[in-house]
Amino acid sequence: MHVIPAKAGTFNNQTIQNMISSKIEQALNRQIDLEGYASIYYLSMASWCEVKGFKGVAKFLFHHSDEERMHMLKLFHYINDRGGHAVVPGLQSPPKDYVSIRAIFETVLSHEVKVSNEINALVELCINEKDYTTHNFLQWYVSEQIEEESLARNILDKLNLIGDDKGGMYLFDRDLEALAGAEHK
Ligand code: OFO
Repeated sequence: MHVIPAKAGTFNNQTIQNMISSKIEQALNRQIDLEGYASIYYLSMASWCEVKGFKGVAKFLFHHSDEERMHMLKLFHYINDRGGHAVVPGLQSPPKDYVSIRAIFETVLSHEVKVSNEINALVELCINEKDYTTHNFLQWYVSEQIEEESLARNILDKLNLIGDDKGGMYLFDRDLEALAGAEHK
């Protein structure tokens, strides 16, 4: 079959078909906002933990913040590669102070559940819009969210077992430091 190349500055039908719709573009830009907010939220939590002497938990959360930034960047590149325009979100400042390590991980879990719900809604939108390319792209986020929710739940289970035991918290801090190191080798 003879394929007619697109002239400079013009689009052929194939190019137009591969472009993202403005509905999907807007929805993905909203996801950029959520991932970006998660990144600065976890960064703020990490800073609080470091100041309070929980160096291991801080290391874990600094890494987690980096991961969320990477999730955001993946969306930037995807939107732009599909002919859309990824927009830098204007993010609200996250809280500066936290009640406890336990409260931090409760917030992490509820934020991850929210992100999972948003990803699922995006997947549904892609099916309705017949955008199977974005549907395929989002599968990475679906798997990632399963892991992140399960990690946050495991951490909260540990904290429930430890309760108010100071020695237990010392060991917990060391465990999270090791976990951060193992995940980012
Ligand atoms: Fe954990 O939120 Fe990103 O995907």
